[in-house]
Amino acid sequence: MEDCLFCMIAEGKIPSKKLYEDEQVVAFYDINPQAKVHFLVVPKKHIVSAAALTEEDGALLGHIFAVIAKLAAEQGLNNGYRVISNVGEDAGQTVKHLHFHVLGGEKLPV
Ligand code: DGP
Repeated sequence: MEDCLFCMIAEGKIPSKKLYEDEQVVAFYDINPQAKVHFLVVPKKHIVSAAALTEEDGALLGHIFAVIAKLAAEQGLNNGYRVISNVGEDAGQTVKHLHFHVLGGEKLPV
C-alpha cells in the first residue's frame, strides 16, 4: 500500500535493520527501542491493526508467532519476553499497519 511506512520497509524502499524476512513477514529492530532488545514482526500483507484480523488470517498469525519464538530464541531471550500489538489511538498505535513489538533482554516493568 502506498504511503504506508511498514509496507515501504517490507518492500525495502525505506532502510531498516532487518533480522528476518520470508514471503509472509519481515522483522526489524525498532527505531526507538523501549528495552535492551526491541524488534517488530510485521506481516507483508497490509492489515491496519489486530482489530482488522479475520478468521482467514489464522495461518498468518500462527506463522507470525512461530517467527517471534524463533527470533526471540536467536536473540537470547531465554528468560522471557513481551509481545505487544497496539490497536488504535488510545493504545498509542502510530503506524497503521499491524505489527508485534517483541521486547526483552532485561527485566521489564510490570
Ligand atoms: P506503535 O506505537 O505500536 O504504532 O509502534 C510503532 C513503532 O514503530 C514505534 O515503536 C517506532 C517504530 N518505528 C516508527 N518508524 C520507524 C522506522 O522508520 N523504522 C523503524 N525501524 N521503526 C520505526
